[in-house]
Amino acid sequence: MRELNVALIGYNFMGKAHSYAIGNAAFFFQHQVKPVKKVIVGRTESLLRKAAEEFGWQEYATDWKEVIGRDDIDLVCIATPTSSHKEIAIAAAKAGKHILCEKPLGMNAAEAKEMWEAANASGVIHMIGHNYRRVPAIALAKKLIDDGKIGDIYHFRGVYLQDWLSDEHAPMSWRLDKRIAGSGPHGDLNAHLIDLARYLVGDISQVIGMEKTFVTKRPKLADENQHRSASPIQLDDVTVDDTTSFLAKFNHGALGTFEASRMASGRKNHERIEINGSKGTLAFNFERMNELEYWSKDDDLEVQGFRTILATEEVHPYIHAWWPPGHALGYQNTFVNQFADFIQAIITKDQIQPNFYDGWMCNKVLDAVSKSIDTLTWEYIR
Ligand code: SOE
Repeated sequence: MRELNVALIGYNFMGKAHSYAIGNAAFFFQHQVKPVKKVIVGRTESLLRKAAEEFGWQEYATDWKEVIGRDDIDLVCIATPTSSHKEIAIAAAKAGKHILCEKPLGMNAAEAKEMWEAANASGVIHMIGHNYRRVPAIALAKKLIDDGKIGDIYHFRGVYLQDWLSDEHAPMSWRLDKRIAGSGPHGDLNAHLIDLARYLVGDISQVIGMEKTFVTKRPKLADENQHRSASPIQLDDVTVDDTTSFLAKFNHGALGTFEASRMASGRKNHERIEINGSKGTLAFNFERMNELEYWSKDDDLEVQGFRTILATEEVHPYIHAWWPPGHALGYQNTFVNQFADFIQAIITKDQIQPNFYDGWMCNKVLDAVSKSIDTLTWEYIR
């Protein structure tokens, strides 16, 4: 079987998720190629060595430029903080490597556009890591919408709520530094909602938003792996939003509401969307990720009501590769589905979605929301 050598840049939360996917995609999905965990890349050698061992990488390296230049590397996964995506992705595209990049694609739409142009010009397969499109229940929602099951869409309602910053003593991290992350839950969580909205409903034309940073200073730990109870060296300024919400108008007329927060006590990874159409409604909550709620006007009035579809049947997207009915999937499996689709696109040479173009479009919406917060007016997505 032909081998596909992978370089993964980044070894924290997303690095672990991608390592799992790269290692398991060929196990569950039949492909003519076998991805090989060739080299994992990062800056801090002691942590990197440990990650290489734990996640099963053949080699580790601290110089991503040297790794991207290697002839034996076929594809590059970028799982680093947002500020480094552009330089790495453009270098990878120029070196002719296929690229899977974490979201948001760029720090802003201008960066994302450059990345899309470089990837498009080089002819490589490029993908952005919006793994939630690869949840079987979400892919099923897409199919039901395309089949006309909920009719014309009136509303998209999305909330993405986490609570890891609701404790005012929660420490500073790169995710709270605008120079590295670009923004807070806006780019981190609204980016996922925007991608799902574009996937399920269509393009957005206008937005208006609001944001707030509730806790403006947080303890800086010696390093991000230091235990929280250790005494902080100093307080650092938080330079990103703790929450951002916005209203949206879609091109074809639907209206949308979006809310992302890291301050929603009790909500851990509460990504909930609801889509109301002229013939029915679909609702999904990631915390019950194997289920899709469906209400249909076509049902007899006598039995009309929301039904919960357990999206674990062989007829449901991706499930043929997994387990018998009722044997549910988890978070890590969305990354396996994503990576399996990515490899398939490399084999067939068909461009995949969401790709860097979608990442660019998502960055445009993020930027327009931020601009609307400054101008206090509706902003067009141009
Ligand atoms: C943030 O907490 C985060 O890890 C995001 O960065 C991911 O994209 C999201 O899927 C889960 O939460």
